[in-house]
Amino acid sequence: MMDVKGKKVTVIGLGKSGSSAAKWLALQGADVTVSDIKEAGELDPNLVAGLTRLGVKLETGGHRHDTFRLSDIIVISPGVPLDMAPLTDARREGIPILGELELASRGIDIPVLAVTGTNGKSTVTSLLGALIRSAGYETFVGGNIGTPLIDYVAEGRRADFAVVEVSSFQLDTAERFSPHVALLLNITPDHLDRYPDYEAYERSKLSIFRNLGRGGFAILNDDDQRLSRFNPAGPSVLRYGMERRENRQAWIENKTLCARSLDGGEVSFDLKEFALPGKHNLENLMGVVLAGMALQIESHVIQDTIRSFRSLPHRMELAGRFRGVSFYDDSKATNVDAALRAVQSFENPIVLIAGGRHKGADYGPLVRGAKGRVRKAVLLGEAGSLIAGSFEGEIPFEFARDMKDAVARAFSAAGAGEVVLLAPACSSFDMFTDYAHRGRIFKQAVEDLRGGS
Ligand code: UMA
Repeated sequence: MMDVKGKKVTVIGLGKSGSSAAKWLALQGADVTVSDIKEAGELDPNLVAGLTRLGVKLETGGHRHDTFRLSDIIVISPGVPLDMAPLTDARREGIPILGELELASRGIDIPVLAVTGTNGKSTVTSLLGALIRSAGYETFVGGNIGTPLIDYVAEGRRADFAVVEVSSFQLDTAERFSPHVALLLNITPDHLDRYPDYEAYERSKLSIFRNLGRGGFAILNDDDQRLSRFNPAGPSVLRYGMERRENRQAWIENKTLCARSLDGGEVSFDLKEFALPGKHNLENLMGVVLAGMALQIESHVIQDTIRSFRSLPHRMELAGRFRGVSFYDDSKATNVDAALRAVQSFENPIVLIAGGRHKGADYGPLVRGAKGRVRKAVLLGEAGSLIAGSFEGEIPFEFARDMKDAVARAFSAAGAGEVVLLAPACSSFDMFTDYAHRGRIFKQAVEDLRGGS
């Protein structure tokens, strides 16, 4: 555990990650200041009150160079850009800068299973958490999915395992983070508004294996071109892909998931009752099964979890059916690849609702994948016209004012037996607080349609 008693610690960002880190640091006797660019009135009053009670000081409405420069340690929230001037200066002066994940990982003494990838992280984290719990182990599930890992450390509760969703942002400030099992699901363009180029984003994702040693497990999607060429030194490497290959530990055959156990025997799992749609979810499941097998979880427990697990909110969630049209909420499809996967999961014609805040990626792959599947697109948000530029001449589209208008337009364009799919390919921050808020407004609009309002 890092000794922070009496140290001047500045936490940047008073969101979920920063407030949990500040609370833990204050309880350890650190002299904590939280610095946030938002004005005091824009911050969550409950968070502010809780931290003030613990003696945490607040700096709001911007970041002061001196606060950073005079710190012994700086703890940074995942969403804070690493290249902002006060941070660059502090780095030059040799002040340690770390993220909340790194802080937590220095205080954790149970095996950590870490999940990263551009898409599918939350589903895999939840599914893996459910599997390990079904095997009878006390399990913390958190990280980028919602509950910061430092909350586990702060609670002083003792679990057998921690399953942690890890974003590239968190990996960027987690030098010594050292999971027992690391899963890398896929890497496709995302967050290009934060990284200088795609290679930098890729390097960030691959760094999940940085500290994995002997006795650890690296689990990789072998159908991902970059990952099939990647061979981390040290841990046991377990690979999965849709087809059987010599170097793979899991593959799909006749609606069955086949896997090689650690002793070389073959086991198979029936997929008939697996509820999550699409090829990408079969890939995700293989990663989970291999992680379960690495922990030596019994096959019947794995089979029961495959049968009982249901999808998370806002991830290909059926929001309702009205006059033969099915409405799916995939608000979590916040990048091009996720939207493409969503579109490819349906056999029936789709009316796609897309748009939001642009994240720097090219929409070309979405248009190519959507052709022949998407009858019409309804576009909204800041990126609406940019996406329209890619759809022009390929797939008909129209613009909507807001989500309610988008749902109404999509419904008018869809026929019985067709699908209205919210898969935005963009982040939500131009019009909503987050993807969950966007999903809720979509579902409400579907409800209103049914209610006739
Ligand atoms: N802020 C500053 N200065 C800046 C930028 C931001 O002070 O230069 C402040 C903001 O004003 C705000 C706070 O920082 O008050 C927000 O911090 P944050 O953006 O890091 O968000 P948190 O609420 O701490 O949530 C973070 C993750 N957010 C991001 O990575 C952007 C959450 O992941 C995560 O659930 C949470 O920690 C707990 O671990 C969300 C996410 O969108 C779901 N993740 C991205 C993704 O999945 O693609 C990476």
